[in-house]
Amino acid sequence: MKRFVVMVAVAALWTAGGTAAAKSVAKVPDVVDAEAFMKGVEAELMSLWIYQSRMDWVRNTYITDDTEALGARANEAVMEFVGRKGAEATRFDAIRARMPAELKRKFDLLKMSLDMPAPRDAGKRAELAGISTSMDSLYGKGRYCSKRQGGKCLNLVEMTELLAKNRDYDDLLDVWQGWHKVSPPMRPSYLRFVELANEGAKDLGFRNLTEVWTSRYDMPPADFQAETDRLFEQLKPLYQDLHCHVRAKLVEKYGADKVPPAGPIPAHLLGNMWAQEWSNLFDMLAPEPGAAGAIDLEAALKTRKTDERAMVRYGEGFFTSLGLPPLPDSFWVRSMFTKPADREVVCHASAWDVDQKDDLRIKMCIQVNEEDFTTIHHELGHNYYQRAYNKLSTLFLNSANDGFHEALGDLIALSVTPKYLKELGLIDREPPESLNPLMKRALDKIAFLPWGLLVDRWRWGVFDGTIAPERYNQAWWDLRLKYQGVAPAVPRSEDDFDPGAKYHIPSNVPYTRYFLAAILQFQFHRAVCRQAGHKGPLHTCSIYGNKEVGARINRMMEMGASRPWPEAMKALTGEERMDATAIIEYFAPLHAWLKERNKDRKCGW
Ligand code: X8Z
Ligand code: ZN
Repeated sequence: MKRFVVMVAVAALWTAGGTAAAKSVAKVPDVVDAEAFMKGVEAELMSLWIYQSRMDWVRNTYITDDTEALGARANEAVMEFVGRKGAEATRFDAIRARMPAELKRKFDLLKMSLDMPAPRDAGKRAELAGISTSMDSLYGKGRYCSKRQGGKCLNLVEMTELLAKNRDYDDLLDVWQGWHKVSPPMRPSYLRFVELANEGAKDLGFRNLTEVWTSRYDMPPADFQAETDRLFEQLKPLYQDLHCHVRAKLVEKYGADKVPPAGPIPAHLLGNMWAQEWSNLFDMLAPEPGAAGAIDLEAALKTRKTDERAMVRYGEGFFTSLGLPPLPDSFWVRSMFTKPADREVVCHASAWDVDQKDDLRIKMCIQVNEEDFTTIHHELGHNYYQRAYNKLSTLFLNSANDGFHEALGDLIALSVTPKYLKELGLIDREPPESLNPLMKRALDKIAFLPWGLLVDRWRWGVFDGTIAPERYNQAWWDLRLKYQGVAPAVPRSEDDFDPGAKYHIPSNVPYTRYFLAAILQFQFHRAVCRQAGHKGPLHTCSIYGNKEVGARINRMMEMGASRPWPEAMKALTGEERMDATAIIEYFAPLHAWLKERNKDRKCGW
């Protein structure tokens, strides 16, 4: 995840900038003036980002009232700068047509760069920065003290583990309800946040924050929204068949009084707090149960006494096998791999490039298990992407679109096949070919799709006003029912604020990027596997050790955000559209199996 922040020593620079601006107002600006303006903006933005990243790193890895205040100040400074420069930039609107494409792109990217634009009013800006930082920290500090668990106060990492491993209906419900008590206090803050951020969006010339977020895809916002619908429609049959089979197994396990055989699945039973990835239920869903074809990576890691750091080394090893350079020494010194015992931190995994050059880091509370083994690859994908584009000018220091950033590490993780694990020595022998690995992947990747879409369906509605504050929670559950076929097992009301129980809401990280990534990673995988001359089903392909493919991936990453995303996609895949056929092809053998299993069942909810 990319994080942006601010700077205190900007006063002197402002004066200088103001003078230059005043001078050029006198004459009609020309393209050279626009170039000079943009050069100044990029230089200052860079130093503000670095300042913001440092502050934010400290706050994320040591939450206190002080670091919260400092983090908010830093965010405020970046928001101030972008707001001011965004407004000043409008004086070049008249000469836009004459600008070279690259410069035009920078003007657009500047305006869209903030996930949270702030009002020009200083008081409101400070308020927004304070609210958003405090919501994020509130989430980070969240605990639930459970009577059922002997009065133990659990943090999210512990609750995540319980949801993954425990199969007792009431234990699961207890923890699910407990965690959802963390978010109601955020509700008033979130309401105010929406008002203020929308005002900031308007000050930059957008209708609302939804328009800012959906303008970033090199196409009109409405087209982009339609594009996400189109992709999801292609994938719905596969999701519904997976849902149908999983529900049938859950009915067998918990009984029809707990799991309605023709209705939505209770939200706390899918092995994950948000029912976003279901692979923790793999044991009850393996197409070929028993040892054949099932790999217990967690057990393998634990038997080999692999610690958190060693897991990250495995991740790095994949990237270096592709011919990419090892991570810098500072990465190993400055990253946070485990949850510190003595202080509050934001455990949600993220990747950082603090100086926008080589100061790469990840921040995770790693657990030795398969899920985190995969997440490490995800995070390192961000770091390798960041490093690949770090020579570009400031506003191009990003991926082609945000889905690309999220897809890169996942693309690598798709190559973590049984064959690869055998090569690493993590398993002794490759299990016989079966549908098991494919089922496990589907439980993560296919289950994720509706969730990946709905989080921002909710926010788009909240920001554009089609979801009114009195319906925030109801609208959330309407979407979860419609897209995921999931429902709460206990009544919810507007006293709850269930969206806030997911990290990306209080921390305001856009979510559609993960939906796109879920599709893009398979498109990339299919392309590179074809280039590698892979024969056989797509899910058996691993690009481990393939330097040619590595170079090709790197070439795409080096383009950063300098070109419209279809060009970056073309560089890697030869294709120019997002396309769900790759993910469909990947899971085709499993889909056929699911259809067979479901043929006498009534699917849907
Ligand atoms: O937030 C993340 C990453 C950091 S960018 C760990 N992910 C989403 C989530 O956890 O909800 C990765 C998959 C989806
Ligand atoms: Zn990510």
